Amino acid sequence: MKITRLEAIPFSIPYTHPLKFASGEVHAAEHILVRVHAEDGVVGVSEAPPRPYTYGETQQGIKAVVEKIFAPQLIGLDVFDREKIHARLNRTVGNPCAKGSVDIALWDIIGKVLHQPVTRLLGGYTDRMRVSHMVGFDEPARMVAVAEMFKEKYGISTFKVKVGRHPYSLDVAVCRALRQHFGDTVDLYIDGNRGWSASEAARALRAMDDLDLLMAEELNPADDVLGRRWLIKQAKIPFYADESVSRPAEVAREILDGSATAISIKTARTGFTQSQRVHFMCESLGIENYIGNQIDGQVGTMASVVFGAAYKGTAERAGELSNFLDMSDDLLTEPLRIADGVLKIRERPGTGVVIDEEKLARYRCDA
Ligand code: MUC
Ligand code: MG
Repeated sequence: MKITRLEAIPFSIPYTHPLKFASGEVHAAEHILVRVHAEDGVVGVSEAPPRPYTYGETQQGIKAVVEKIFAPQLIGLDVFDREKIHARLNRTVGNPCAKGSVDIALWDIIGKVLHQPVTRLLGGYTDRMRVSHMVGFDEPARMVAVAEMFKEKYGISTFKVKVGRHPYSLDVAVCRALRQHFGDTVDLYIDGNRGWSASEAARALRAMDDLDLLMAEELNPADDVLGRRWLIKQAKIPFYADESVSRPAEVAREILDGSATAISIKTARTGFTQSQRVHFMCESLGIENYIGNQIDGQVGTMASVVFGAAYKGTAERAGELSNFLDMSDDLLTEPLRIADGVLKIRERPGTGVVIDEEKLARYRCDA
């Protein structure tokens, strides 16, 4: 089945609760809806969230790369020519989210053509994941109130706490307030988005030694090569690489260099094909991983759970699948529902997303 057209549609949906973290903040989901068209009218759908402060990609840049560089290289190839497709995508350096979104849309087509949910094609381990919610910067009491609301309303009991502020004592106070409020009824972990230096991070970890944190993510930049190794040697909990591992080779480098002891997998940046490679590498090496969130909307979140549910390793840990709840609206005909702290895949061919065309017309910003 040949690829006939690639579409990249920019849209913007405001957040009701903007997410703030050490490397940036998000007030509107200014994302790209990618549609890959194939013969017989089959269409694959995905979402690309540009993160200029993380990978340098922008909404207009992703649109241009998909339509002007990838489309001429892919049109005419068969959707099952997967290695050929990736060889062509990889002629372009960088642009992880543009590549990831095209890959996911192609898997959506493959699932539709084979009449199978993509989770089953990838690995088929389960049909659901436990959900972890990311709590953005605010005053300690407000961050506790947000977590309490997500626990009460959606049954979520795993929280990623954004840290990396100056002074670091504010972040320590937040984590302490969360632990005091919830006791041992929740799991907590932290993500610094490179906001601290190695020594600030070391002091903060020492100050939180009694808080039973599950893990720490990207507390300082991976580019502080020796500082990062020094920090990791003294950390008593797994140290996750996130934005520093946007492709499998970076995962290998960080693990071998002692710059990370665990890996966040984000389908937004490694699609399904490269995420598989990352997951298998981690599994073979005995390295923990979990499904992270690139502040995805519902289309992207569905992709995350479709991949995460496919494998034992990713399905065993809570995945970050809930921050679309901070958006004022979304693009699906049937909104995702989190209940009892769990999000399920949809038992239908492909990734299971159906776009509400009226909503897309309302939020698209290229008209
Ligand atoms: C995260 O885990 O870092 C913030 C920036 C980004 O690219 O993803 C988010 C969440
Ligand atoms: Mg992160």
